[in-house]
Amino acid sequence: MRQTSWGVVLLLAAAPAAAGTLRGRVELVEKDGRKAADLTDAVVWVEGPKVKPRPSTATLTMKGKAFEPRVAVVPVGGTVAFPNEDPIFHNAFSVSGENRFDLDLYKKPKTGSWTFDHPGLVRVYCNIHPQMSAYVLVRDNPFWARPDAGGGFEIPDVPAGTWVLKAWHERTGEASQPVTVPERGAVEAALTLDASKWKRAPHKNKFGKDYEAGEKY
Ligand SMILES: [Cu+2]
Repeated sequence: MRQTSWGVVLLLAAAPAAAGTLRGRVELVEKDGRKAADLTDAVVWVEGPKVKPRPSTATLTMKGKAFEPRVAVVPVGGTVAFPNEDPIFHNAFSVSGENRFDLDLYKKPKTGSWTFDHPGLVRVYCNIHPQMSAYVLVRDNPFWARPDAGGGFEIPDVPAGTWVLKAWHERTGEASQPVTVPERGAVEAALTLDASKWKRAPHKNKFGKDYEAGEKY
């Protein structure tokens, strides 16, 4: 009897799930109405499907007083490494809600890392250099994509159903729209990100204070 039940469970697990491909294009409108030529720092993802993401990690290298790359996506439970390749101190930190962290000061050749346990956008800064910023998007399912330069993206194997498709770029915030994924085949979607009102805004250091003028390091 016990064996029969397990057999049924295995059969269900092996059955092909109804899932489709979500593909499309994201565009970004600049201040002058021009379309951005490079969308590779945008992220597109699907909210709603309850599917555990595959484990993965990312690396944001601190080099030349900048994070490289500046945008990473990891699943919930994913770890991001922050190697410092500069001979000067950096202090990567974030005060983004439950994903807040503080790696404190270290310089080349040290590496700090942080494991992100909550979905959401994490704004990463350096407590020494206000010009350093990066973003980690933490997702609770595997259905996300980084667009190519032209904005094209494809997300395969999305469970059939009506979900919310979102796009984000650091200069725009989020764009979102409902999308219905078919049981097989593909659905097309187009999203527009509006950067026309974007202004570079100063941020606070890890103590919630303004950065002091003049770098000490
Ligand atoms: Cu720094």
